[in-house]
Amino acid sequence: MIENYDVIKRYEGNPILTPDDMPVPCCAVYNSGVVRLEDGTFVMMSRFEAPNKKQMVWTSRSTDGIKFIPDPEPVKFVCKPEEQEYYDEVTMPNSGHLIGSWYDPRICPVEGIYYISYCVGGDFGCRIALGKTTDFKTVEFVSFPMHISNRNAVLFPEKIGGEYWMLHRPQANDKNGSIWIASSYDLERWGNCRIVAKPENYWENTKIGPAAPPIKTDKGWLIVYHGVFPHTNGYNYGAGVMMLDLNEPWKVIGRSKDPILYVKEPYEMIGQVPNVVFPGAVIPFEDGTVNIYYGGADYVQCLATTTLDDLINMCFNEKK
Ligand code: BMA
Repeated sequence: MIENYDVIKRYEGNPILTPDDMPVPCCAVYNSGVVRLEDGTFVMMSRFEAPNKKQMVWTSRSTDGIKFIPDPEPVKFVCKPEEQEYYDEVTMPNSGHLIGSWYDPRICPVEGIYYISYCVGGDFGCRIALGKTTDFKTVEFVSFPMHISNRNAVLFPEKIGGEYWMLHRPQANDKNGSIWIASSYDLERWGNCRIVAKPENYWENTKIGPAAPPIKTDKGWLIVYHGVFPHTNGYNYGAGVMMLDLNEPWKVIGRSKDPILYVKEPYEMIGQVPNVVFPGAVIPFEDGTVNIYYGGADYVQCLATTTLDDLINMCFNEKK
C-alpha cells in the first residue's frame, strides 16, 4: 500500500476557466469534458450555470490545453422532429424549474465520431443522454441509453468483442453508488448491465462514479473515477484510478487504494458546493504526460498533470 505518494501536480495558474471568463453572466463553469483534436488543438465542453440557475453546456477552445477561449453562445441540443416529443418528455418537465437542464458533458470519440454523453435533468430525475457532434456547437440526440436515475456515463473509445461499451452510475440508492457497465450493438439500445466496482476504500466509501472515457494501455483500460467521503458538513470528493481488463472490461484488474486527487486548494473548497474535485477528462500525450481536467467546488474549471506510468503504477499500488 502506498502512503503519502502524490502523483498529481496541479497547474499553478488554476483555475483555468471561471465565470468571469464567460461572455455572458455566469455563476459557475465547471465539470468539463475535453478532447484533443487531430490538429492538436483542444475543445472543452463545460457545465455552465446561468444566474437564473439554468444549466447549459458551453464550448471553449484552446491551442495549448490551458488557456481556453469560450464560444460566443452555448451549445444547442437538437433532435429529429419525430424524436422531439420523446426528448421533451424527459428534458422539459412541467414544473419548469429544470427546463433545459443539460450538464456534466463528457466527450467520447469513438471510431472518428465525437459522441457526447451528458446528464439531463427533469421531473423524473437525472437521466443519461448520448449525442454526437462535428462542430461542438450543436449536439444531435442519439439516444437515452439508460433508465432514469443514472449519471456519469462515458463511452469506451472502441468496440470490444463487436459491441460498444459504456460505464455509468445508477442512482438507485444515492448511498453506495457504484460503477456499472452496459453494452450495445448500435449505441441506441443498451443492456447487458453489470457491476464493475463498488466503493471499497475508506476515502470513497459513500459512492464512486466514472470520470472520463477509458484510456487504452498495454496493461488494460485505465479509468479515472470520482469517489465520495461523508464529512460532518457534507460530501468530500476525491479521484482514484482503476485498470479494467482489455477484453472483459467489467473485470477490475488493478485499483488504487489511495486517491490520486483530493481536496486541498481553496478553489476546491470554496464554491457553490464545497470540497469537490470532479474530473471529466483525461488526455494523454505522446511524451507520456497526462492532463486531467476537473471541476473545483462546482464553481470553476481546473487542470492537473501527471504521467501515464504514474497512473498505471497507482492502479497496481506500486511506487515507481
Ligand atoms: C454529483 C454531480 C456533479 C457534482 C457533484 C458535487 O452528484 O451532480 O455534477 O459536481 O455531485 O456536487
